[in-house]
Amino acid sequence: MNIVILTGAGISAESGVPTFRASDGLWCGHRVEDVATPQGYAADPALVQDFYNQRRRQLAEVQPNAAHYALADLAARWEGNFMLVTQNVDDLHDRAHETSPPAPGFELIHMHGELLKARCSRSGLVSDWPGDMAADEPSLDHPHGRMRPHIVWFGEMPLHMDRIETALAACDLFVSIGTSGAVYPAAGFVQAARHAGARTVEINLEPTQGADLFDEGVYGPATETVPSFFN
Ligand code: BJW
Repeated sequence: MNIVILTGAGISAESGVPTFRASDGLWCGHRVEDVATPQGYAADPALVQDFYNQRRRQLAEVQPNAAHYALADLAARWEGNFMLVTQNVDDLHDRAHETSPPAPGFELIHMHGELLKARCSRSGLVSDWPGDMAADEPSLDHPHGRMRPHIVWFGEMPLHMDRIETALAACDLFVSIGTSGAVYPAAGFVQAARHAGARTVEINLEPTQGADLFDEGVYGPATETVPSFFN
């Protein structure tokens, strides 16, 4: 049996990482549009680099929670294919898997990029984040390139879409955890999974705007619902 699990900010919320669409519409004091678009970066690269540098520092203060560990445990014992697609740019899934090595059919995909990586704007080469980056720092691998955060901003193509679409077309179970379903193409994965004939489940604090698209809903904090669902 093949599983695809999509995670969003809600799975990291109880670790202390803020979600994006809280009631005040602000995200760490910023409008998402001011920092998470190529236009926002072009207008004020220093603000955007500083914003991501702050979030990288926050990562050092948070730990994976019971929901991340429950998925790592599933990845260690699942004998079929298991693709874990996260929209999160934190490294909490990665850290949870360090303690229990995943089975061979497992794959973790960061479709919106990773906070702890940087990318050359010219060559596309991805490298580890080198420490606090200044605005538009020159790239080491390309003479005319600049290092930018390895983050997928609005209007940019999410990463590894071909692999994700292939997995969705062959999945038997699709579970969406802690995501509002407000951002595409991730919000459309449930329809692709349904088309493949998969059982579809939403796990969230509360039903989302797309809850009717799922066969089942499981509601409550991820640190409780995720371990009990996959137990
Ligand atoms: C809990 C919980 C607990 C809380 N337990 N649950 C019009 C129509 C359709 C599409 C578009 C449109 N106009 C523009 C578009 C496209 C656009 C888009 O979708 N815009 C929408 C705003 C409409 N999308 C794009 O531009 C994407 N690219 C693209 O489409 O390329 C073209 C393409 C064509 C064909 C095929 C494929 C592609 C790129 C999107 C990039 C998103 N980037 C961001 C920021 C980067 C990361 C960063 O800086 O940190 O990614 S935006 C932000 O939203 C971030 C997130 O990954 C993403 C999703 O948010 P998420 O994770 O769902 O968080 P929240 O806060 O929304 O929800 C949290 C949930 O958790 C809530 O439901 C809570 O209830 C729950 N929760 N505590 C369980 N304890």
